This record gives sequence, C-alpha cells and structure tokens, in this order.
Amino acid sequence: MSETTITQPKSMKTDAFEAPDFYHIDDLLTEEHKLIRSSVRDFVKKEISPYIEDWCQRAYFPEHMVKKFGEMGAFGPFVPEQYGGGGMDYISYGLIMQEIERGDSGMRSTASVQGSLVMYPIYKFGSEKQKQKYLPKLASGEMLGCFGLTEPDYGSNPGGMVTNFKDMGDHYLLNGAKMWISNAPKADIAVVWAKSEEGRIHGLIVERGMEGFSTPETHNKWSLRASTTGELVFDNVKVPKENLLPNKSGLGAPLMCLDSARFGIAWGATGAAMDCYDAARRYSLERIQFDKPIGSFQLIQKKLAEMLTEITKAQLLNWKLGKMMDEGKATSAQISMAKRNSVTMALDIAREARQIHGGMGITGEYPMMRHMTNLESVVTYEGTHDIHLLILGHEITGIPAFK
Ligand code: TGC
Ligand code: FAD
Repeated sequence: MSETTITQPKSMKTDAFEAPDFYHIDDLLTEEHKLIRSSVRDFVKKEISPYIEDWCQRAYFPEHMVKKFGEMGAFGPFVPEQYGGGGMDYISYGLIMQEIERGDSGMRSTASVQGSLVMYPIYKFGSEKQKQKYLPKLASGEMLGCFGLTEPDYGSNPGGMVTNFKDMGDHYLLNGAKMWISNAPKADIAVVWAKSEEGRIHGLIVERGMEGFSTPETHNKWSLRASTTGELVFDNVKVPKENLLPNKSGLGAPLMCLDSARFGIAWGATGAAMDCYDAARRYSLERIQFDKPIGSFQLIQKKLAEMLTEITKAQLLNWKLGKMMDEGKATSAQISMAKRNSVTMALDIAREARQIHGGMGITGEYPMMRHMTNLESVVTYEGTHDIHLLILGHEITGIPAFK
C-alpha cells in the first residue's frame, strides 16, 4: 500500500508573512515601536517558523528558545533595565507578544508567563533582595519560571484555593497542588499562590530542588504542543521565609499579574489571526478552481473582508488599551474586553482561513490548524471566554454574577 506524507520538513519553507495594516495603525506607533516589532518579526521568521510545525507534531518543548528569548528581550520588556528588563512601554510589550504568537501561541505562552506572571509579581511585590536575585536571570533566560494559581478543584474560582502554608518559626511549610501550569516541568522557580493559616492569599517563590516539590508533566494535549505544561505538587515543602513576596497579599495580587498577561494575550491572539488571514489571502490568489483563483469568488472575498475588518478592530482596541496601560488608566474590565475579543476573533478567523485552504488546510503545510488548536487553550486560560463576559457584566451592572 502506498503512503502519502503530507507534512514536509517546515525548515525547507520560507515564512512569507506580510502583516495587514488596513487602517495605517503604524502611524500611531513610534519609530522605536516599529524597530522592536521588526526585530521580533525577523526573529520569529528565523527561529520559530522553520521549526514550529515539527515541534508541535512531536509535542516538543524547545528549551533552547528560553535563552534565545532572553537574548532577544522578550522576557519582561516592561521591567526596568536595572533589573535586566527592557524598560519599555506596554505597546512595545504588546507588539512583542503579537509577533511571537503570530509564530505560535505556545511560544508566546513561554514568554508571557515568564514576563507577566513571574517577573511582574517579583518586580511589583518582591523585596529588593528578591528582585536582585531573580529578575536579571529571568530576563536573560538563564532561569525559567512558572506561575501556580489554578488548582484541580479551583480554576475559574481561584479564591477557593486550598494550597496552604504554615508558619514554622524559621520557615514556612507548604502543602497542596497546582494544575495546568505552563513551563512547570522545566521551570527553575515557581511563583505559587497559597493561603496562610489566616486564610489570606500570598505569593511564595518555590525553587526546583526544594525537598517535597515536584512538577509532573501533563501529556496528551491537542493544544499548545510546543509549550510544556505540568502540575506543581507540594508535599511538606520547607520554604525559606525570605521567599515570601512581602509587598502585596490577597487575591488581587495574582489578579494584577493576570491583567498584565491578559493584555499580552489580546495582542498575541491578534498576531495569530493576522497569520491565518495572511495565509488565506495568499492561498486564495494561488489556488485555481473552475479555471479561476478561488479569491475571485464572492464567498471567499466575503470571508477575507470580514477577517480584515475584525483584525483591524482588534488592532485598534489593542493599541488604545496599550496607551491606557502606559498612562496607568486601563481597568481590569477593559483588559478583559480586549482579551476576550481578540481570542474569539482569532479562533473564528483560524476556522474560516482553514476552510479557504480546503483539504490542505488540515495539514501542517499551513498554520491555521495549529493556531486553531492552540487558541482553544488561549480562550480558556487567563480567564475563560465566559468569565471575561461576566467581568464585563459586573462592570456594566455593578452586580457580580460569578456566584
Ligand atoms: P473578587 O471578590 O471579585 O476580587 C477579589 C479581590 O481582587 C480584586 N480584584 C483585582 N485586583 C487586581 N486586578 C484584577 N483584575 C482584579 N479583579 C479583582 C478585587 O477588588 C478584590 O479585592 P479586595 O481587596 O476587595 O479583596 O474575586 P472573585 O473570587 O469573585 O473572583 C473574580 C473572578 C472570577 C473575576 C476572578 O477570580 C478571575 O479572574 N477568575 C479567572 C481565573 C483566571 O484567570 N485564572 C488564570 C490562571 S493563570 C493562567 O491561566 C496562565 S496561562 C498562561 C499562559 O500559558 O500564557
Ligand atoms: P472551570 O473553572 O472548571 O470552568 C469550566 C467551565 O465552566 C468553563 O466554560 C467556565 O467558563 C465555566 N464556568 C466556571 N465558572 C462559571 C461561572 N461562575 N459562570 C458561568 N460559567 C462558569 N493556570 C495557572 O495558574 N498557571 C498557568 O501557567 C496555566 N497555564 C495553563 C495552560 C494551559 C494549556 C491550560 C489549558 C490552562 C492553564 N492554566 C494555568 C489554567 C487555566 O487558567 C484554567 O484552565 C482556567 O482558568 C479555567 O479553569 P478550569 O480549567 O478549572 O475550568
């Protein structure tokens, strides 16, 4: 029996991505923004696009990318330079996430967890000693971090968490488990959210090698296959007192980190949508049916026109949100709107772009199926699609409908 291998080594292909900018949003960016974006775009074309299909097919986490991301400045670009960060604004951060997720959502996950969920809490809530100890190594990619909030029984409702620590005089004793943690199997440190004996949520820095701490990997994912996901298990882990983040406690602390990460996802998912649209646009001009390029049929043009409209709306929303972030004016509900809008828009576009590619659309020759399955995680993590809707409902009515 003969066999058809559809997936060729992607390294033999070139990444011909051209970004849509229908409303000249580039005019709203500074020269520095454009420089940052173009250097990340080149990086993605060289370091991610040629290999990503193979990494995802093999469910392989490319650990070497951690150092490369560090060298490129993808980790914590908003952290001041004195701690190894880029000292950049939030629009720059958004552009970096957009370009990386244009390559792959799993790669953006690696970068946004490190920046927004590990470096951010250490920078915002950590002691000076903690900042000096961890931030430069996290920024350079010498260290990889993860963020443990979700538990097996507490996902959308993290306030119910049962992971806890007891004050043992000269150290804390940590017990419990976290689930679905990006970067966990390879992380050197984990920022873990746990309850004190008084029931107050605090952040603790747990280091690999501490006795009783393990990070079993989660297998068989159909999504984010180039990102590594795992559990964090704490069995009487002795955590030095100096590892507690001293400057903020309560659920608001991890939720502040999520605001920063959700902002990055709003831009990132738009990047994934831009990639799907661009692939569909090019394919529609090349693929001939009924003696014409399929792009000459009205139904294909409708799909492309609607994709471009939605991408343009998301780009404008993201840019304005970035301005408000930089001015310190963005609210959590505004961030929720952008995260929710971008991800659902990107999922719809991935599906439509897949259809434009016909049968070829299901293969690894094109990026849509990979983006689509990745986005199924993105629409769930960092607050599900419906939780963000309820956050908006709360904002509009003043009535929380979560409980
Ligand atoms: P609620 O009573 O509303 O709030 C508790 C306290 O937190 C304050 N707060 C915030 N503070 C800062 N930023 C925000 N966004 C905040 N939202 C709320 C609030 O003012 C209150 O403060 P205080 O001083 O009064 O105590 O909390 P709730 O228990 O009713 O929950 C609200 C809800 C459902 C919106 C929240 O829990 C939520 O967002 N749930 C979704 C959980 C989530 O997003 N998990 C993400 C886990 S991490 C992850 O997915 C990483 S994936 C990474 C990757 O790979 O890229
Ligand atoms: P549940 O909370 O059980 O929700 C199930 C369904 O019920 C959803 O549709 C939800 O919208 C709905 N629902 C829940 N409550 C309500 C309500 N009040 N009203 C209406 N509908 C409701 N977490 C971390 O802490 N760190 C990480 O690094 C991390 N990385 C992740 C990586 C991946 C690949 C994935 C898939 C998840 C990751 N998560 C991480 C966890 C993620 O944040 C949670 O999966 C998410 O918050 C949802 O929690 P859950 O899966 O327990 O779903």
